[in-house]
Amino acid sequence: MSEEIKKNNYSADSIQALEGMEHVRMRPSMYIGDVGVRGLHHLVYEVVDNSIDEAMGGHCDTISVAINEDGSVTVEDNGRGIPVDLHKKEGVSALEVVMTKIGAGGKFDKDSYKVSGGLHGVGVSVVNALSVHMKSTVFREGKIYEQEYERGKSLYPVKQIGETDKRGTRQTFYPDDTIFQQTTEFSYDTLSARMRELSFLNKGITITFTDKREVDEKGEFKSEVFHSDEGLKEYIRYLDGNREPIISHVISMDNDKGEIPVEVALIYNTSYSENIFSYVNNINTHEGGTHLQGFRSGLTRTLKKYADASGMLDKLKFEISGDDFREGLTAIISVKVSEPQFEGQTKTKLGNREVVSPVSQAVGEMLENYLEENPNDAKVIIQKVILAAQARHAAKKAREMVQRKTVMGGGGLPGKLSDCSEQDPARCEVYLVEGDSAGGTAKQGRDRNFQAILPLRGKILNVEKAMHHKVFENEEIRNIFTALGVTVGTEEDSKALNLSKLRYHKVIIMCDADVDGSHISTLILTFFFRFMKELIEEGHVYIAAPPLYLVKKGNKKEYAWNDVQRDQANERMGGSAAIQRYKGLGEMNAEQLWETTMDPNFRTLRQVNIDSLAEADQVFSMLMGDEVPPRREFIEKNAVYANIDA
Ligand code: 0RA
Repeated sequence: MSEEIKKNNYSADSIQALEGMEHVRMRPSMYIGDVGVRGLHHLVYEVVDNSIDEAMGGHCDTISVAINEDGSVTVEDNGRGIPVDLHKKEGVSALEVVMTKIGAGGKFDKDSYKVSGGLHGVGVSVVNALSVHMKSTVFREGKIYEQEYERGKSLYPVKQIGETDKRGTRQTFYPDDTIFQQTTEFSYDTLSARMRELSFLNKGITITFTDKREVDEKGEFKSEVFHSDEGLKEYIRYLDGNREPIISHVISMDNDKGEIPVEVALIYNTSYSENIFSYVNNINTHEGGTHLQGFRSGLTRTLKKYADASGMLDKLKFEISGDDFREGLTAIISVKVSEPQFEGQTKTKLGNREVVSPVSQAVGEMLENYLEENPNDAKVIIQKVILAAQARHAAKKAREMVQRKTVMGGGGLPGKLSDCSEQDPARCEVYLVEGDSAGGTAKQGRDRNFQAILPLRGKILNVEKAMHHKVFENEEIRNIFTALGVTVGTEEDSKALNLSKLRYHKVIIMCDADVDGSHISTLILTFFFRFMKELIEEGHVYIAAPPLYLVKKGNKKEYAWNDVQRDQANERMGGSAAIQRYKGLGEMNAEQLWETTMDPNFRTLRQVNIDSLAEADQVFSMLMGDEVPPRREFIEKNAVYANIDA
């Protein structure tokens, strides 16, 4: 090749490179997903991932990440340092190629596998393109080299600026606020959580994280050091810290040397829920995929085989399903795939078919060994699986009982329901009324055209403390299901609610305006929240507000919902009115109940919305659950609910 042609090639390539960088700035979302808070933080992850790669190749053990005083970020590792020698094809330093050419990152080193995640592996040049300023410093072979960039363009050729006995790479960048218009401010908590996760996923590496934007009382920066010697095993202990294990060890395996490196750790706890987290190249695959599929099949196959051989299933009269093997399971799966295909809505579902079998095999082998070596734990796990299967079976039967009644037409409606004559659900409402006597009054007072009444006897079941089949066996709860006409659960998704046959678009809870009444409202709401969340989300649930007082003088009467209204009404009547305090719905006659609480032109209904319910999840599980101390604390702070004795 003549000198002339080489030159041309170089300039042609460099034009291409420039175009690549321009494209990143024109279409940043194509490279980093979005230009909001998430995209901004992905810049850091991409730079850190390059250092993680260097560590996974066995070339470094320490990475430090800092948010600087001026809001920029610095990532430094003690690896080999990005090469700075002339890149023959490009005619410039290899460092400059890595920093300014899209898709060049790491490609020239075939020995180290380039599999870590970042922005789906787009390379540090993307970070450079989206930064107003960036500086690379390389400590390599006794010398310090430096190069700076503006919006991805180098400001000068790589230069030597000194000597050193250090090794490594340091990258500092300032995100471009014309790209990240929403914010360029990094969140300590977001970055800290990711660094912790990375340290669990890549055992042996030390990651220090420092925020230099402010100092504490002692004049020190906020800083954390993350290091895990045991990796996923330790991650499991961290995740399950508040749950009670039922086996003696975390079960784990690490197949680093395989064609597809697989790491798995799992434990069983006393809870009824399944918590599985899966990763591909350090990216959390929220939507699962082939590695998760492999994990599930390996788990099910191996446990089933063991259980069959043990004879423990001999007396079981029904099939065990896949779900049953995962009740009370917390697990993490981490695989490394050199050319991952990401699918799904958020591109977090692994599509590579070749991953299924190695994961399934690795999980199978791991479990087989553990079960053999820990026969007591094996027994405990199989017993848990059998219990899960029995509970699922009982819940299914109870559900079918409810469904049969619901589906079998009008004849299945509960006897206690006084239905309305209107057929269009959008115009119908049902009052769930506390007690038979108030139910009777409501039945007399209602507009029977569009209002139905379902009296509930006393306190309904506390669903927070009951197993699923008990819930479906409860008569009051069955009545609610059948009256509303909704069905719950299918074979595939036992929690799915079918609202298409909902018979009333307003479901109104009507209880006494006292402590018992509010307790009963809370029990009904808890039931809706846990078993018919969609009903609340779709805005169908309301709470009626009966008045507290009747203020009466001669032929004048007014209702009052609080003390201020009562006193004002009294004044309007000259100050000597007779005041009746309603102790319950039962003290009102039918006409009064209609006027105050049921007449759409006059009543006030409070719609229950999902906003308050996000917090309610916490509150319900605490108020109605098993843990006594947090409940006591809550009750002491909220004296109004002092009578709640769930
Ligand atoms: C390829 C080859 C060599 C070093 C690296 C990549 C490297 C890249 C990054 C990115 C961040 N930190 C890094 N550290 C190293 C050098 C190979 C050699 O020295 O023989």
